[in-house]
Amino acid sequence: MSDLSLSQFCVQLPKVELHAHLNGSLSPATMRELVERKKAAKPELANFQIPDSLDRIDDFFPLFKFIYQLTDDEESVRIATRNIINEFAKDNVKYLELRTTPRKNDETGMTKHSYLSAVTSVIQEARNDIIVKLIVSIDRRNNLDEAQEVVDLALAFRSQGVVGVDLCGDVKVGLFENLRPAFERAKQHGFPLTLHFNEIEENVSESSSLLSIQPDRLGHATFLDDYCRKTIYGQNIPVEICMTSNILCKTVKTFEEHHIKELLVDKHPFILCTDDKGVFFSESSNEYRIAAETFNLNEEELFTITLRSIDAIFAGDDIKKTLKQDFLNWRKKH
Ligand code: 6MZ
Repeated sequence: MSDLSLSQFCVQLPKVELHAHLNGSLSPATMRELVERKKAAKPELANFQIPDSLDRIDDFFPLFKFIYQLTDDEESVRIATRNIINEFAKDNVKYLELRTTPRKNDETGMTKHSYLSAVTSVIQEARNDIIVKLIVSIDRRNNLDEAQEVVDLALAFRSQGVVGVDLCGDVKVGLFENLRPAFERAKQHGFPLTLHFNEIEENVSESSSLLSIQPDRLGHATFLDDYCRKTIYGQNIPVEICMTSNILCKTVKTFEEHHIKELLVDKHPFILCTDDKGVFFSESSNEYRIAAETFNLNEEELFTITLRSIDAIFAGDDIKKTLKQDFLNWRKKH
């Protein structure tokens, strides 16, 4: 198809990113920019560095205690969101579903509403190189009232680009069953659902509960027993695959053993995603490169993966149609 190196091809390939946590996507440059804004009030922030390796997934979630100090007011949230969108656009991501957990900060006066208002104001800024939508996340540690509040916010900001609801957060905390009524209400209102699913083996015990709500997509789906695989394949639920994230969080041992290999063999739909590109130092193009190098995928196969990802987006059919046409036009030229 082209004379480009694999890395160059993966950058040029038009891509869809469907699993990117806003606060996990802050690049080192954005972190430095926000530290500059905050360091007079909080000098200790200047010393923090994202580690380049983690011993286990339990070391991952505490990192957000630092990152959240950088995005604790509306202007910082706007800067972070704008920079993240610019970085994805530069990497030729043409459609981005960012996701974030509404958060308040009493010291700065930021409320969950003003937080989401800041994020959605930026995603709505008109640009012609990338379409951006938002998924609001319910954290596993939320209680039911907090989860219902997220659904209220999703409804309030629906006309400003909110397209779905997510279950995320520390994989060892909380139970989906306690939050189920909030997800059911979101579904009744027509919001598609994506759930972080079986990221660690201990989560398998709640898989029937998660699958019974009939999610529209699943994040990770690392550990699948026969029941899970049969259900996910039977309902054709696309899986958001985050290879670098899984390796760095040590939930998967090697790229070669990554569970994407079964999906490739079984031709089950998946989307290559970054998860937390700021924490894991990996852009969307890099995830395509890793998949290609690990599983010997050629340019045509990479193009098919990105084209098929469009079917899994939460935005409407008009956007799907336009994206497909744009991607096919790109292929004709390359
Ligand atoms: C589960 C994750 C995650 O929402 O503040 N998050 N949840 N599994 C993962 N895999 C590694 N990576 C990120 O972004 C940060 C939040 O996203 C969730 C965590 O709850 C984290 O606090 P927002 O924008």
